[in-house]
Amino acid sequence: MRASDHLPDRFNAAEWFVGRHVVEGRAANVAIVTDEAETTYGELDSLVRGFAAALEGAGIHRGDRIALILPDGLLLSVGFWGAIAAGAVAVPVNTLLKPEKLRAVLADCDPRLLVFDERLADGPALAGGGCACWERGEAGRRARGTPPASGYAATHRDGFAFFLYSSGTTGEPKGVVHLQHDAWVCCRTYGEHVLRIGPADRCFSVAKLFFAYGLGNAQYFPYDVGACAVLFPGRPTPEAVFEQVRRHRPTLFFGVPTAYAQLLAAMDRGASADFSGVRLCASAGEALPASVFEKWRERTGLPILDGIGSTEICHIFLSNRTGALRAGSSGKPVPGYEVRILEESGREARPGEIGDLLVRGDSTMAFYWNKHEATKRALEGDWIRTGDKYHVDPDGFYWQDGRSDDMLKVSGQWVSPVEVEAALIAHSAVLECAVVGEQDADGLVKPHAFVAPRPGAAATEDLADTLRAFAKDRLEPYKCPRWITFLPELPKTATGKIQRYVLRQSVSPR
Ligand code: 3UK
Repeated sequence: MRASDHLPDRFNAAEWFVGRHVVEGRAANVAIVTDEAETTYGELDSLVRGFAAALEGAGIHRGDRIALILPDGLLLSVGFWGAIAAGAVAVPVNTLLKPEKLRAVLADCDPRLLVFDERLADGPALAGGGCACWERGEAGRRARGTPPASGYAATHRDGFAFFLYSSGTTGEPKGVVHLQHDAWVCCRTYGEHVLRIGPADRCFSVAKLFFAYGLGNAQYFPYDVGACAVLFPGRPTPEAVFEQVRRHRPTLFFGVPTAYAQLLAAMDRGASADFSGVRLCASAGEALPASVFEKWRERTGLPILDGIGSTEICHIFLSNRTGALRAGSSGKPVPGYEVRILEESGREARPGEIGDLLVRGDSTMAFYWNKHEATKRALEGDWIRTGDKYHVDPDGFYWQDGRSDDMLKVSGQWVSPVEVEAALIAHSAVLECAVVGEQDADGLVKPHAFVAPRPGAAATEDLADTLRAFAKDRLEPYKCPRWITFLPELPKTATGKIQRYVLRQSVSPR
């Protein structure tokens, strides 16, 4: 039996996470807190149904994709749940992507409507023909000004609810298709068993809502229990994060390891932080170094529960828990998920033996949109290959030992070495290059580029600066090489293929 067998066939995620609270008498609970306003579940439900009615009025049908390029805030929440309420498919898009990437995401999901913030993107310039564009003012007016739909679309629990875009091995966007029941399953697993979230909780996520991690942290986990999300539209600098925590006093705090390291560095510089209202800190996106865990506990008195999740599995499936915690590890399986480690021959690995991590649970994606072959490589019946190398210790804690591909996790986000190399190669002074991950002083991975200059181009600090600036124009900031090392030539196989692993051994990889 799978978790969602507990749900009726007819199930609409927006009705569960928003509408249900009104029916069950929680209309006055606060759903969203921002610097500007508080929004109750009653207000949110009206806006969500208003937005759904506006979609129907605009000729949007079941299954149509609604792309959202919006900062964290009320409108993103209304757009996301409003699309699902109408039986359409919500596609929150990473607002930090370069225009070319945004265009590729939109071309792939082929939305009927793009809701965008004009300060973040030029909607009409990005959307293809046949796609309507509403800027945030218009979307807000329509949600408020349209008589709310009388109810939520009668979708199936296995119908499409939302897509989230992840990055493939060459940097191409991959649309991960999630169903109506998936977020509900995450609440029955990580939400109940690790967060133990209740209606009095206040959730603040440094990771934004367009990431699968942030979407759970500050939308469906709090909305599962009628709790509140603290939403902040701005850039999460340490100062801004400390200010949000001071002002809105979250009880659950979520970040990626890089964010914790940056907050600690700011504290070292004398920034004042008050985490006295926080009862639990969580981390995901990349491994949390034990040193960051220890420093955070010294500074705030709070442990950080590291857990591994993926866009494909929707949220976290292995995690440390209060009372079952080992710094540096990914913890143990979250109740509701099964994990297996298979060594090369396909046999179950013994404790201590490294192998490929597979996961089974009912929140796993249906498939990759428009990517049939990639889907078949990832899914094996009920199981999904995560692409991670893992081992389990004799006490049942799981430890990550790297990836089975060359992909890097930088600030919790995917970096494809191939994509960074392609950007650098485009510069006329670069003959060849290779990018590998290297740990910084905090034990967090950043990209290191090895470059062989063209004959005649001098391997100088000036050239390194030029290449840094060149990369910055073409790539999202976290993808830009932290270090550039010039070599006369790169190590290659007999057939002329660049050997990234040789370079990896020359640095300090994870
Ligand atoms: C890596 C980790 C070690 C790992 C995510 C929480 O990160 C999320 O999703 P993505 O699709 O990436 C998935 C991959 O990232 N990873 C994530 N967390 C950890 N490695 N320790 C960790 N704690 O390679 C995994 O396969 O971007 C995280 C919730 C939802 C998510 N989507």
